[in-house]
Amino acid sequence: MIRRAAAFALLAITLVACPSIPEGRFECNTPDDCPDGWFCRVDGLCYAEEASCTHVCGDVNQDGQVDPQDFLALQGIVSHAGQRDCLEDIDVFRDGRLSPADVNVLQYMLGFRMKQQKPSPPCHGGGECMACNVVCGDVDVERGAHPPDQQDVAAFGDVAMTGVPVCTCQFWAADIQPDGNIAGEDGTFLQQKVNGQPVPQNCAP
Ligand SMILES: [Ca+2]
Ligand SMILES: [Ca+2]
Ligand SMILES: [Ca+2]
Repeated sequence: MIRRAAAFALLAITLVACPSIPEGRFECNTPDDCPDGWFCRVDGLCYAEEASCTHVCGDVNQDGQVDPQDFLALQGIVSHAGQRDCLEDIDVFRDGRLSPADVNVLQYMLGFRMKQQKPSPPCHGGGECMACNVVCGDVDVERGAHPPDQQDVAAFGDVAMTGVPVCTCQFWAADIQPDGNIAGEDGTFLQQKVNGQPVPQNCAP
């Protein structure tokens, strides 16, 4: 970032006689890497204009489709703590930023599409690119946000049996050991939470 800031400073000095900074040339990881008011688009370059987004939830690379290429693109962005334009399409676990939770939720979305041939539905006012009203371990999403109890353990049993959480919010709340999969360890951690015991991990941040 310091290198980029220095590059822009140099550019500002050398552009005394030039009308403008060129678009789509300078690399960015977050909008802070671009000139004030510019946008860091999904291609990792700075632009003066906001992109015209596809408005397809999960379409990270903005080609109109939701597929494994989007997962790889999001993994790359999040592994560098990046933020991008068209956040409305990329912030799949909606909280105004990109984080490991978005990567895992996008993985769930792709798996759901593969198994069910359709996008995952919303649940209890949450879902794909919608904020989830749940806490970690709150697997029974239909009851609204509340601390985990035995009803969540029962709901976890259903998820483990079908292998398909009903919505992104249930997936996130059940993936307590946050590796993108619902497995036995998540169930163990959930029971520990219900028992009031500490757990070593606590859903994707
Ligand atoms: Ca795409
Ligand atoms: Ca997010
Ligand atoms: Ca897990």
